[in-house]
Amino acid sequence: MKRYKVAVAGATGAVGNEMIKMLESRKFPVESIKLLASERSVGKKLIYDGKEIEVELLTKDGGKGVDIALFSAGATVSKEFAPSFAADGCFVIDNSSAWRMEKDIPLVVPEVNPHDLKKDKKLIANPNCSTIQMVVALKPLHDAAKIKRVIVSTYQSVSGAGQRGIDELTAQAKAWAEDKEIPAPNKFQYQIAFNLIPQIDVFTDNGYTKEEMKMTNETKKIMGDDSIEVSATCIRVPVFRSHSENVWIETEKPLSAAQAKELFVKADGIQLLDEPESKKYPMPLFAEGMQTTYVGRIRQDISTKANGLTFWIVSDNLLKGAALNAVQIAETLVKNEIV
Ligand code: NAP
Ligand code: 3JN
Repeated sequence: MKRYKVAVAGATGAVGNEMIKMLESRKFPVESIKLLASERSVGKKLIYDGKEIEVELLTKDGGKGVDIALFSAGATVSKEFAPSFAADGCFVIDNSSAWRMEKDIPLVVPEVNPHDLKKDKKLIANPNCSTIQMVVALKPLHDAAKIKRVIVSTYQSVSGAGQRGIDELTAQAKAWAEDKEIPAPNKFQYQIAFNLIPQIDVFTDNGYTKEEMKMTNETKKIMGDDSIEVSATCIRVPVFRSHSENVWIETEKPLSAAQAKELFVKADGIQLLDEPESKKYPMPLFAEGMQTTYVGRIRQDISTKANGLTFWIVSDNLLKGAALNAVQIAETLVKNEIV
């Protein structure tokens, strides 16, 4: 079997760490691996496949001789370095928002639009975590009944804000438990422990936040259908890992809850968990570390005469929402002989 030279840029971060683990656990055919980060981490040792690997500085010529690079070092870093990696013939799978809405750059969730991956499209964007888990669930319903409208509220864990988000909730919860003064917010706008914050990223002119507009715009692009209208409200919650979403959809054709359940059972990447009588429904605590998107609480929307359904989705934001989706894109490049 052919093996590939791989690089991970942002290897020391929350997402980068999961990317390394995903490459290992899914046995991606790695011939060699370079772990890249900023000057702060150069020389630090990380483990890949039982071997110690020294972190190297991310530079513009880092893509030379590399087949696939997974980037998760933020949009500014991607803008600076990813184009030279791609120019050197390397497939770059970028986790940031830097390229997602560029017309000629594929924005891919393998369960939804693997056909957008092409030999001559070296730069590939990985969508936002909240978008990924939602479109995995929307795809089978859209194929069956054509979705016209989506209303979604998200409940996003602190790991979506990186290691600093995790550290902030830990410190605040620990101080509360020890009856000490709760440390002031730093990464988040307000105290996140025992609170909910209805703001993720900055506000835009239309009153929605950037995170919310990412869900609207990215969904249309991945689903290849500009007519799907999406209104999102994104909330930060004091949960360490896994994002949850409540989704309401309106479809062109009628779609019963029973039909939707059947479609979810057959769909790639989804596990149906919907037995209210035995209290079986998805929850973030149990989705952590899992490589699936859980769907439950599926029911007809009783508030409308149109074809309306509502359901609840939970997935590990650092896995399907980031590292796993990126590695699945790499696997699709291999499987379809694109790389
Ligand atoms: P993080 O824990 O803060 O890690 C950031 C990583 O980027 C670290 O490895 C850091 O290296 C590296 N880095 C920062 N500046 C750099 C530079 N100038 N040159 C090279 N490396 C640099 O953040 P994270 O949670 O892993 O998120 C990283 C990025 O992934 C985010 O900014 C976002 O764009 C993307 N992301 C996407 C999703 C998604 O929804 N798909 C979710 C979360 C994050 P050092 O150790 O050297 O500082
Ligand atoms: O907050 C979350 O739950 C998801 C955060 C994603 C994120 C964080 C910082 C920068 C992104 C993203 O993936 O959209 C970015 C970015 O690349 O713009």
